[in-house]
Amino acid sequence: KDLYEAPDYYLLDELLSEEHKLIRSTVRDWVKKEISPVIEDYAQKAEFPKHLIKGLGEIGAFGPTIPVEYGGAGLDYTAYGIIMQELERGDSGIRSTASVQGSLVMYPIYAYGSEEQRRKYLPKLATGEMMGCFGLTEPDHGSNPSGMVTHIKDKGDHYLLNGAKMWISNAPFADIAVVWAKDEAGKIRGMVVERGMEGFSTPETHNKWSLRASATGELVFDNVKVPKENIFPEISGLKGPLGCLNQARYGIAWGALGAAMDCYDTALRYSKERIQFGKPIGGFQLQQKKLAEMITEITKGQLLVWRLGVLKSENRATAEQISMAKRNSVEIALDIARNARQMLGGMGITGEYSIMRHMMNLESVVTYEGTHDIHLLITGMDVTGINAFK
Ligand code: TGC
Ligand code: FAD
Repeated sequence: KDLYEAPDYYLLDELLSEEHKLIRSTVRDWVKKEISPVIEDYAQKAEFPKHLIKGLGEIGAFGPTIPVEYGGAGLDYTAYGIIMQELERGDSGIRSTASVQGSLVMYPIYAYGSEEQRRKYLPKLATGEMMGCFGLTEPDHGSNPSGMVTHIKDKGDHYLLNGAKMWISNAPFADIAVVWAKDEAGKIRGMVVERGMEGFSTPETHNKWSLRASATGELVFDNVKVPKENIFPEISGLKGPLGCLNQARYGIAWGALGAAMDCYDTALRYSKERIQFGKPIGGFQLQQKKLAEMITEITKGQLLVWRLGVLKSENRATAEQISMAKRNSVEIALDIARNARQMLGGMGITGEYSIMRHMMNLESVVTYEGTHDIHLLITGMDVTGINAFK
């Protein structure tokens, strides 16, 4: 039986265009052929499957909404969401690599960069010939990036960059890093730092129990000379990096549903095959309750992200709506993963099935791109008009 059957309880396919469905089946087939057979092994080895980069570029997973003239596919946001959903059915770490490349590296270069920066970097990033990472979080400033201490000093024809970033996806192998640092006036500026610049290093972070098939590292800047042409001319302030996060959080809202769907599919199939007390465990009310709640939450989540996609394509989605969807999708995906794992009994803890890997991955997804608490407080602020952060 097809491992990648899609739950579509409310006939939501009718809300998608033919192009959306074609993109979905292309990415789904690719995930099934290229990710599923190898991902467990890479996760167990705690290694990023670098050989997948070329294929990710070929299926258009890097910057699908970026205009064609810069190497993107010029697709709408529903298409982007669908791609993230299908990748994350495979593994959150692979979706992470695509999120970072498209939303956190290509998007700022496209939205805030000079024409020269766009032409220099975007086409190569779209194919995966060049890979990027995004440095916002610091050891002492995670949820509160405005407190960052990484800084630049004006030295005439270049800036001198000092400081460190932590928990950076793709850092160990990235060719370039989009880095956020304060200038002498305390304004946050964005810039492209290239591997090979003297004083720039990217030590890898080891011993993760989550996102094991994704490479995470630090960015260390020790008097790095950043040419002035590498600074984004069009943006300053925290709204620069937060604008990129809107893009990535949107993709995660779809992506986490993909992980949830894979856990649900697996548990449903298992429940029909596993016999205890003389009948399939799916025949017991307790297991049916779990499955019924999973499909209900997936369906509600699908409706939410579909509507958000329409609003985003029309440039009407607010950052607060994106926060709600990211938080909801990850929360239900984690619940579904935990329940699905229990439904598989002992088999659920093995690498024979994808559920435990999804469950561990989702512990990062619920933390990065704004923690569960931060997104709740964003909604709280929006509905009360009172800022709980200050
Ligand atoms: P605040 O004073 O509220 O705002 C400062 C300026 O930013 C503007 N702004 C936004 N702009 C665009 N999009 C948003 N979502 C925005 N939210 C706020 C705001 O209008 C203001 O503009 P201006 O013109 O007045 O200067 O800022 P605050 O310091 O109080 O912080 C607010 C808070 C807590 C919501 C924000 O700091 C936050 O979102 N924190 C969470 C940090 C976070 O998400 N980090 C993620 C790091 S990257 C990552 O995790 C990648 S994982 C990738 C992967 O592997 O998939
Ligand atoms: P903290 O901010 O120290 O939070 C600790 C706890 O306190 C959390 O539960 C939080 O919700 C809570 N808390 C904080 N403030 C408040 C408050 N005001 N009210 C109530 N509770 C609060 N960052 C990047 O820049 N680029 C990347 O590519 C990237 N990739 C990542 C990959 C992985 C695998 C991981 C785990 C993280 C990654 N991050 C990345 C960092 C991520 O964005 C941060 O971990 C996240 O923003 C939280 O910051 P923190 O870990 O410092 O936790």
